[in-house]
Amino acid sequence: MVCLSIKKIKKRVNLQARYIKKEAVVKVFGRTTSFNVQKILWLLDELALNYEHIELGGHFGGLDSDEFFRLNPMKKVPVLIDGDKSIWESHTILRYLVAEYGDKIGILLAHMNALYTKDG
Ligand SMILES: N[C@@H](CCC(=O)N[C@@H](CS)C(=O)NCC(=O)O)C(=O)O
Repeated sequence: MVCLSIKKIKKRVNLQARYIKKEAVVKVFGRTTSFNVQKILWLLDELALNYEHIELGGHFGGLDSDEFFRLNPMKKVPVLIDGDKSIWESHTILRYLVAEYGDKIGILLAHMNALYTKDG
């Protein structure tokens, strides 16, 4: 087993990320100041998914609108939109993202493989 240099690790992860960014587009509703929203933004960046972020809630308002009620009847952020699916509850969203995109795009495995590899 050979450990790779940081430069090689970054190169591998960047290659993977560039490939992935073309693949998926999801939307996240929620103000950045919410720690529940921050968890989602963190994972989306870790997965290198392409996403649109819409600030909502807190002083941005918008949680009482009919449109938002149709996305989340609980009137809370974060909400993730993927195609025709609307997902709420931050931990449910985290699990959804890993289940849907974690192994399909192989980024989590890529991170692990980048740290430890047999071919150097
Ligand atoms: N258990 C929910 C909690 C959702 C929640 O309470 N969200 C807060 C932000 S952390 C919210 O929407 N507050 C109203 C607002 O921001 O206006 C989750 O984990 O997603």
